[in-house]
Amino acid sequence: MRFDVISLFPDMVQHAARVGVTGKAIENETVILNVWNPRDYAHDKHSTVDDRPFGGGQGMVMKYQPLHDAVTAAKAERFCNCKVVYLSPQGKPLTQSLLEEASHLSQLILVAGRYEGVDERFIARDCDEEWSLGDYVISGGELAALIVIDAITRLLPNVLGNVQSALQDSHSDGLLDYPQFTRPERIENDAVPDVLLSGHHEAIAQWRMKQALGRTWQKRPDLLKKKTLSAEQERLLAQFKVDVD
Ligand code: 9WO
Repeated sequence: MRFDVISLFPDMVQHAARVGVTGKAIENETVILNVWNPRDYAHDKHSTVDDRPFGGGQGMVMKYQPLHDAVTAAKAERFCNCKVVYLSPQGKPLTQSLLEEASHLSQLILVAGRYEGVDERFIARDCDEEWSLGDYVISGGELAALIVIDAITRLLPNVLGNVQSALQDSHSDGLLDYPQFTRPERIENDAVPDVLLSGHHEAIAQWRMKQALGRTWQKRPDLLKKKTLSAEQERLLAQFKVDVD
């Protein structure tokens, strides 16, 4: 899969993406990453990419033409199955299932805004969609683009090992994770739950499902309302509720 990021801070994107799982995917060419700087497509002698907002007010707005030309450059080596996305708090809230859908694209062009935003006509004319990570404001779209690249790269075939992708499947089922423990077995009065030391794989799987259901019920009841539980899951959740009582 190919990612193209439009950004005034190309080093920030290139540097951060070359770490860890995403870095490895770029190295072994599962992922191609290109970053395009709108400043390189500004034609005046100061390479102007921003201007004062019509109607007045604070700050600056990114100009249409350098953004348009940067996206056009990214599309020039066009992959057939391509989408252009602007990242902003006004966008559609991102979910794991939207990211899964996007992981089947061959090219995703992510536009990272700066300043007080971009000329609205760029969003209307050049972008297919607008995505939001959540209801908060950050200083620019770069960190949002990096999160999207990270989350999609993890979903690509062969990026995570087989074991991990099986794990991931069981966790993209709309429940929160069960608690994890490693050595030592005891920290002062806090011992690891006995069942995890029992070697009884079926009992461990049941305990983990019960914890996942219970924690989702406690912390994110909204997620549980969207799900239909199996009879076994209903039983485990009922047991969890009795236990906490
Ligand atoms: C800054 C600002 C200052 C004064 C008045 C209004 C203002 N709006 C903004 C603003 O929204 N700046 C944005 C910064 C412009 C586009 C890129 N920026 C951004 C993207 N902030 N937060 C995101 C983002 C992206 C995806 N998901 C969550 C947040």
